[in-house]
Amino acid sequence: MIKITFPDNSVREYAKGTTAMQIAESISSRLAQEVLAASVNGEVWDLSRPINDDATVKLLKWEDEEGKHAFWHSSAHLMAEALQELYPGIKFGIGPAIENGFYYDVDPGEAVIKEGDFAAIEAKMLELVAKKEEIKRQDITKADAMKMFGDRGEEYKTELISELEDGTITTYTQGSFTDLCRGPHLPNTSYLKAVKILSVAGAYWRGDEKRKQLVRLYGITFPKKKMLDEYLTLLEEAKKRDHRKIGKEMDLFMFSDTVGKGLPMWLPKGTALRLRLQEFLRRIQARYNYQEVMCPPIGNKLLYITSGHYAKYGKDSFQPIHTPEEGEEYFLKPMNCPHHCMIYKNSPRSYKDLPLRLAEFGTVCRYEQSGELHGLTRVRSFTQDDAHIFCRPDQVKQEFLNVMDIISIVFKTMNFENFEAQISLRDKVNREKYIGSDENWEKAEQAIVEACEEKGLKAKIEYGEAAFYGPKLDFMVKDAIGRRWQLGTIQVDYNLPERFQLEYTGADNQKHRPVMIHRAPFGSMERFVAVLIEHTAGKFPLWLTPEQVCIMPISEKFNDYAWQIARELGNQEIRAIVDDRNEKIGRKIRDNELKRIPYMLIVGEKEAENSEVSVRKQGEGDKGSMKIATFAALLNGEVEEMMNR
Ligand code: THR
Repeated sequence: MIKITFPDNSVREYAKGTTAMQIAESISSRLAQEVLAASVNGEVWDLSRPINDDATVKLLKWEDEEGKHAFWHSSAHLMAEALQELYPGIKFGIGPAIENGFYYDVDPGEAVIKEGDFAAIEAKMLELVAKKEEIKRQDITKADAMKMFGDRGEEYKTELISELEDGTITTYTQGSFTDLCRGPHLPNTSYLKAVKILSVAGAYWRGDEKRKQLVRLYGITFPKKKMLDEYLTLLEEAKKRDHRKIGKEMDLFMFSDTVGKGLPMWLPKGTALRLRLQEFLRRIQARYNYQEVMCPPIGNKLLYITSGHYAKYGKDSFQPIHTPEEGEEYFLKPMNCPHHCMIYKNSPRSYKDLPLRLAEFGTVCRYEQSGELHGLTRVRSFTQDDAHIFCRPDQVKQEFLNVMDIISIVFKTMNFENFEAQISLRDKVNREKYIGSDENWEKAEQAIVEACEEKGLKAKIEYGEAAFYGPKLDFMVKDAIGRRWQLGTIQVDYNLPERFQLEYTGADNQKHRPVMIHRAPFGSMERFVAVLIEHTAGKFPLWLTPEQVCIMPISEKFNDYAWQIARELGNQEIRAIVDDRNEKIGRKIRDNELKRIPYMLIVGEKEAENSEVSVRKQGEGDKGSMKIATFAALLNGEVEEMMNR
């Protein structure tokens, strides 16, 4: 017999070789229907894999991320099996589960897979679901794996196998389809009740532009048809909120291939909005004694060799800029921290000067593959609402807590009530991608964990997601339609101060090393505005929106009166425009609703006579007539209330 310990610490005995599915069945038949995979001593296993020793077991369902992951991973295999039947000779790259669904990178040879083919692929998938094909795991030697996939001409698979160690290789088979795969998978295909192929795109094999471009097919599946319908409705809603579409409709920003891919340009209204956001953060930062600095957009290669960015970003960054006279190389800056380290070094610092908080709305450039670019969320040039805090080791926790407070003020004011945090630590195995000593990393990791505990902030720990110089705490917000976005970040860094030999003189008159905190509450101005657009569907908070009021004369006769109101409101710093086009009032209302202007003021005979305006509020309709001063006070009161939350 073996002892199985459950998450609530209860222990049950089972016969050696019992599977997680048998364990679920022994608890209840309902659980057996719902369970998708099992965590066995922290590793996710197939339900059908025999457990031979005492173990801690958690049965994973749809609600558990790992459960969903197994579900979508098996779905990727299901799609591959369908593709293999529909496109004989098709070759397979990789096919993982992702946050929402799965994809498979395939090489269909001469065949073309396009949107019009999705229905046939879905039908084939459902046919295989109905067959309830068992999904079987098998250990295989490296030589056998090479032969099996080599015989089938699966060149991508054999490339992957050649990098694996013998004794660690497994395959999964269902029906006529066998894949090289670590698993875990569902017991059979019948779980995948509702399927949808979502899109098709190109993707370079192994993300390398020099290698073949494969076809990436994205899909999603659910255990119930109703869940798929709900998801598709959500996708429709997301489409309506797409920041690229709304950004165009509202004249906020633009892209131009002539300027270059992934290089956003902010139009006047977008710029006004961004500056207002920056002003808002500036005011908060001033309360926390930040000082603003400005740095050039490029830096000498030597700077980045010192910081470690050259080694990290060298090949991924843009090409160097040469200065023929001095024979030097410069790079567009990928981060602001090296420049800020040099500002720190510019003067001798004493323990009394710390913390020194240097803030900059700093524009950085990072090379992203063209296929990865997406609106304002994935760009090649963006502005971080950055700051670097240089402090004594005994100040790290308090400073970290202060930054958490700033982030929480920012999110509250933006109505992101729902946020989660993620602590990103080093990869457990692959440590060569990080700089700095183990001791420094441990100190930094501990500081973050303690700060979260102190704030009572529940944070999920992710290994391998840290910045190359230190661990970080990232904030994920949930938007109005339930999607998660990563925004703010705080990072603790003991490494850059060492590389730059930063020092301060302590109370003991000795030299000491400061600690650095990197932070950006918005993340970047581009990403934040994109998320804000999708969260609000372009209906920005009143204090932020580019145009707060649109005044609409019902006929040309009242244009002068309308402009007079605009001036009066302008004097009170209210942003008002006049729609004095020769159009019917109904048309004006409709057009301006699309511009998402919060207040519309309609003026005609009666209003002009009484020095009043008729007020319509977005989403609420008619608010009646009032004096201009009353309206101004109402609007300003509303703004003030939002800012003081
Ligand atoms: N260097 C950090 C980054 O780019 C910022 O300071 C937040 O993530």
